[in-house]
Amino acid sequence: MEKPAILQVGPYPQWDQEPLDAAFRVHRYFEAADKAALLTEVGPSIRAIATRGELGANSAMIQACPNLELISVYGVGFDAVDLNTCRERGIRVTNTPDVLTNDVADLGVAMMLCQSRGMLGAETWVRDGSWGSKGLYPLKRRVWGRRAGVLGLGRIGFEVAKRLKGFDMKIAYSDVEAKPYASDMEFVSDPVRLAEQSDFLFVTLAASAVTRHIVGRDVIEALGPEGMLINISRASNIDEEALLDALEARKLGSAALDVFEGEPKLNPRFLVLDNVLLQPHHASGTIETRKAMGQLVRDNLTAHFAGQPLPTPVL
Ligand code: 8YV
Repeated sequence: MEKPAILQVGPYPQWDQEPLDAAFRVHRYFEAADKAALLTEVGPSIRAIATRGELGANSAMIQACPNLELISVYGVGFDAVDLNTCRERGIRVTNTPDVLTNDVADLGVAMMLCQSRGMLGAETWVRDGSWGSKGLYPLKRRVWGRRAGVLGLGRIGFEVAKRLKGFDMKIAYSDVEAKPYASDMEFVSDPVRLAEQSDFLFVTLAASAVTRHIVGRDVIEALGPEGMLINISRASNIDEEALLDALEARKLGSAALDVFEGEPKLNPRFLVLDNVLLQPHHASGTIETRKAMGQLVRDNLTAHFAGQPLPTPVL
């Protein structure tokens, strides 16, 4: 039997690429010099798209594949997949939830600690000899015992909150409604109020058109000159212009960001700021988790073509 043809939108590690190539006829979109020409040539043969969370599959790509049956996302976020078109055409969509939750939460907390205690500056202080020539490193703000807000208490937000409890922090959260599993945390429905009462605000919302810029100028300014914004979700959840304005004007104390509009190309205004920690969208980036994500991508593809239930369906 002929192997099903799939379109691979972005690169995967070798340990995923080899089994994918063995099981499917893989067309590598990301390697094509002329992407439109590739879509015209192979689009009609494509039965599945394997993509990454941040890359998704846009409507032009989906339209170029009239026989598309499934989009398998390497990532928990599926906001970059055109779900409306998928719904209309009965295209199934899968993602990789759960396996990455703990690593993403870990990185969020690590970013808070790193930024709050000035660890990158402290490292430079040692390496460039400032310790010897200038003396003691400038004092920073404490983390433990302070107030944290978690915007979006889903799987990742919950794991962030769980970790923060270990720092004896006072934790509140916003979500569409109070969560039965969070009775030991304060529910604050309005994100502006949540920001007002937080020293650290974690953005852990699944992104969608509804959550776009939910962290706007009002939330950012409510967090204030002593506050820190930590984003391990999607850039679209934050009004990046408002964030940059507030960081430049010191209306917001600091930020720690793993995601950016237009990444991997960042707004150059970020690069000259000393009150922001910049990370290259690697919250799920451990070998263990990425292996589990790759396996789930393939398990969903395999189940689909075997006519079996999808392990982790979105649609
Ligand atoms: C990326 C992510 O998918 O899970 C998500 O939604 O954005 C990440 O895990 C990862 O960078 C692989 O592309």
